[in-house]
Formats: sequence, C-alpha cells, structure tokens
Amino acid sequence: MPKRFTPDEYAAGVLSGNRVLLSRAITLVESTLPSDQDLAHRVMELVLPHTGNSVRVGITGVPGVGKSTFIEAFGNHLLEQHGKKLAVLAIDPTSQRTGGSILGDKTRMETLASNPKAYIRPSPAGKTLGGVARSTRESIVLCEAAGFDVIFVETVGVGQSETAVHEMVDFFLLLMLAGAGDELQGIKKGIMEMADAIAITKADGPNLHPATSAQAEYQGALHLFPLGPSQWSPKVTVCSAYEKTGLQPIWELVQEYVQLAQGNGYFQKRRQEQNLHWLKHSIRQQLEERFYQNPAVQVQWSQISQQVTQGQKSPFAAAAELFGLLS
Ligand SMILES: Nc1nc2c(ncn2[C@@H]2O[C@H](COP(=O)(O)OP(=O)(O)O)[C@@H](O)[C@H]2O)c(=O)[nH]1
Ligand SMILES: [Mg+2]
Repeated sequence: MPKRFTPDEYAAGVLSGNRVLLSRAITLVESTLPSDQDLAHRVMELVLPHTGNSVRVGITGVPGVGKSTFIEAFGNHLLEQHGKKLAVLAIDPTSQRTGGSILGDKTRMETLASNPKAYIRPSPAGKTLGGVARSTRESIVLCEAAGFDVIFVETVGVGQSETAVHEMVDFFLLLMLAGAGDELQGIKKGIMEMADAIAITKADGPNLHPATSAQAEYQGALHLFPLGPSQWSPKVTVCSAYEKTGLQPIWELVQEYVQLAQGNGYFQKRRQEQNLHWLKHSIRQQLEERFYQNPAVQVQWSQISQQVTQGQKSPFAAAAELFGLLS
C-alpha cells in the first residue's frame, strides 16, 4: 500500500498542478477501501470550489475506428495551436481483459504522453462499469482542479459505457468510418442521437472521397433527429489523424457549441443535471450494496432466489419479502 497523505496535502498538491499527487488522488478515488473512500471524499470537498473551468469532451467509436490515434493528433493540435492543457481519461469496461486500452495504446499517444501539458490516465483495470464511471467522474474534477482546461473522456462505443460518458461531458464526439453502409458499424441509433458531432475519420488517401460522401449521408441522418434542449444541431465533419487534417474545424465546433450553450444557459443547467444524476446513481449503488450486505438478507438469499428461479415465488413478492428483512 502506498503512503497516504492528509486531505490538505492531496488538495494542495492537486491544486498546484503536481502530477504525482494528482495521480495519487485519482488512485484514491479509484480505491474501494472504505478508509480511502472517506479520504477521497474529503479531498474532493477541498478541491471542488476550484473546479468547473474546463470543456469536457467525450470521444467514442467502435474499436479500431481510430480513437487513440485521433486523440493523439487532436490533443497535440490543442496543445500546440491553442496552448491548452489536456487530460485524457478512459472508460473502458473491456480493460479487465486488455489491461487498459489507453495503456495498451500508449504507442499511439506517444508524443501526447510525453508532453508536460498533457496528462493521460487509463481506465482502472478489474472494475465494473459502475466503478469506472464513478472514479472517472471524480477524476474529471481532480484534473480540472489541477488546471487542465480540456478533458477528453474516451470510451468504446459498444455498450452502456457511452451513456455513462454522456452523463459526464459537455460535448459528445462520435468517430465513424466511411463506407460502413447502413449497419452504422454497430453503432446504435441511440449513440448517434447522443452525438453533438460526428467525425468521419481516416479521411486520407483512397478514403477521402468515401469520407466526404459519408459526411453528407450522416448529416442527412442527423437532421431527422429533433433538436435537443441545447438548441444545437449536431454537425458531421471529416478528418484524418494521419494527415492531421480537419482537426481545427472540430475544435471550432466544440467552441461554437460551448458558446451557444453558455449563451442560452444550457451548459450550466446540464452540468447541474449531471451532478444530480450522479447523486442518484450513487444512492442507488449504495442502497444495493447495503441490501446485499445485510446479514438477514444474506441468510435468506439463496433459498428465496432459488424459489424465484424455479418459479415457486414471484420475483416481486420475493423482493418485497427480502426488503421486509431490512430493519
Ligand atoms: N489511414 C488512416 N488510418 C488510421 C487513422 N487513424 C488511425 N488509423 C489506424 O487505424 C487503426 C486503429 O487505430 P486506433 O487509434 O488504435 O483505434 P481505436 O481502437 O479506436 O483507439 C490503427 O492501425 C491506426 O494506425 C487515420 O487518420 N488514417
Ligand atoms: Mg484505442
């Protein structure tokens, strides 16, 4: 077990931009030890007044679409052309198997990883989606406190993880490929509906022309969705991480969105709603934990759950019975 600091030491370290302490604070929020969680809550309380000053961008797309390569190119663009400080976090429920997608992809983010103005943190391995979501959400706040003004949250567009990411970012960017046809590359319609922008990537070489056609096609598809409460109409762009083309237009879209949403109050309102979402999410999780840890429930569980699986008891009656055991 690494040494623990006091809450004030963690907070002061994070606020001064000390990367070692930032990493240690993130390790703390990722920990499931109750004593670490208490400590983490106190650290969060100390840094919270100094947070909120960043643009949080979710980046999703199926494996192989080019997320890591894009983040490296786009990230370097923001550091070099716009003097930004960038943090990259990942929500990857598959990381239990691969040992962390970003870490595995480190070669694709080499220059970003070695830039002192960038901070890259892979998904904690061996965690459930709920656990990763909670710690990523806290990590965003810690990175903001450490002075990072752009935060990328990368996720794999294959499951529930993009819904979680959508609930913690301001702007949601979906990466897609040209020429994938009607299947939309396994990207469900729901994910397209969440997107504030779609970037058709790998628009280089022989792919350039198909990418521009796909752009028109997807733009048409997006127009069919009703305008969301932000009043923003999602845009489709093309880019190439290899040739570093189309990156500036994407940043301009993000800025355009932020300007619109800040102007009409949606930006703040959404962050408030997200705070409420995570409060409720956390309450649900804690209730569930307490329920299953209750000694009376544990005693009765195997018998009652068996009666339910064998059709001898209705799931609803069983739930009511188990809840009745809580005192
Ligand atoms: N032609 C081309 N290939 C790319 C581009 N970006 C990524 N790739 C390739 O696509 C593959 C998957 O990229 P990666 O960034 O690992 O995708 P991820 O799984 O979404 O993170 C790699 O072989 C990359 O070299 C691009 O802009 N143009
Ligand atoms: Mg990747």
